[in-house]
Amino acid sequence: MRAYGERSPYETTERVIRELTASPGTGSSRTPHQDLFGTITPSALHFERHHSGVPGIDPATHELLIHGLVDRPLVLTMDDVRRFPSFSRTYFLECGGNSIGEQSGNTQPDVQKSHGLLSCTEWTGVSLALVLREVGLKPEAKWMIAEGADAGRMARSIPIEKVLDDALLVYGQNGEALRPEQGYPLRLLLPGWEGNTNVKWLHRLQFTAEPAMSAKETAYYTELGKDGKAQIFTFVMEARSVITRPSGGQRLAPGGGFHEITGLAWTGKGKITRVEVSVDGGKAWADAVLQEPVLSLAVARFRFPWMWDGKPAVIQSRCTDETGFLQPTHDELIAVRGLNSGYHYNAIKPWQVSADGSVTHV
Ligand SMILES: Nc1nc2c(c(=O)[nH]1)N[C@H]1C(S)=C(S)[C@@H](COP(=O)(O)O)O[C@H]1N2
Ligand SMILES: [Mo]
Repeated sequence: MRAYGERSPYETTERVIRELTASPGTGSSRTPHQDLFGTITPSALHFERHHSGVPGIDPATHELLIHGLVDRPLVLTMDDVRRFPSFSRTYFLECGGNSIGEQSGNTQPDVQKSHGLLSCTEWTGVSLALVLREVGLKPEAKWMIAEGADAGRMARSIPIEKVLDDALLVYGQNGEALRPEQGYPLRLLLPGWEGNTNVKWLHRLQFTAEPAMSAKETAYYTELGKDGKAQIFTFVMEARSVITRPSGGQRLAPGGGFHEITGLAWTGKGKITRVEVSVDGGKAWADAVLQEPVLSLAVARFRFPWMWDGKPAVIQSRCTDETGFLQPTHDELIAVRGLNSGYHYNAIKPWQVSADGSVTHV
């Protein structure tokens, strides 16, 4: 018996780690979607994106300062945060830079590398709107600057509407405390919004009339459009889906026969209502089955039975969300957005199945 469990030694799937700068622990790691089932990402395989490493924080001394345009500035300890009424919700988290290379044609060989900056978790915490009743927001407070306690003090500006809508202060991840990589002991969670705004190791919330516009606060994830105009704030993650199995790098037994096609669909605008699969390069589409319950702002698992004829085939999925938005093809996306920025790439991802059963990216 083990006091804290571990998986079977026969199970070896891992995150792929990419260090982005000379600073150790700075970069990203990606979730191995090709090897996962269901909708929840195991905490040990949640993707990571760190701009300045992972701080080691003792929750006994961690504090959250709430100040700025408020009537009663406040410092909360973790014990204080835990005294508020709590709740748990399943939400996806996706980096705005997920799939960034796909836009410019730098396509990745497998779904972990192409879509691995996405994970889905049951988060536990408290409503930020409820906590803010303790400080009393002044009417001029239109923005919240959320700052992390990592070495770079990463800070992001969040419009007050989102803060008062469904923002959470979370301390729980899949039933236990947040992992250090996910922001232990406290992070901001903004359901459906790009990962970047979900500030980890949260230690300061400042209410202001304007967003912070220093280079530090705006340097990342600014999108340059086709017209040469840059947008600093592009918050909502639009609908997308991807087949996780069979996917790039996997191999089917040659000769055809039954295979289940399965994958994930998600949208920052609510619920996924439909996923279709094509096994003939996008000519015909048929509905996949969505696993119930389909939760708002969480990943949906889809499944599609496929009798493969053993010949080369291009398989792909496309989703529709409750706003009626249909996931675009690569060409449709480029026509609208151009090639200046690869953030928020959400086009359809085809996989090539060859006669020998090998699966590669197209
Ligand atoms: N304090 C702090 N918060 C942060 C970051 C960071 O580097 N520092 N990275 C952001 C980015 S870009 C993303 S995509 C998500 C990643 O969250 P995860 O590492 O839990 O997957 O955290 C965000 N919050
Ligand atoms: Mo990110």
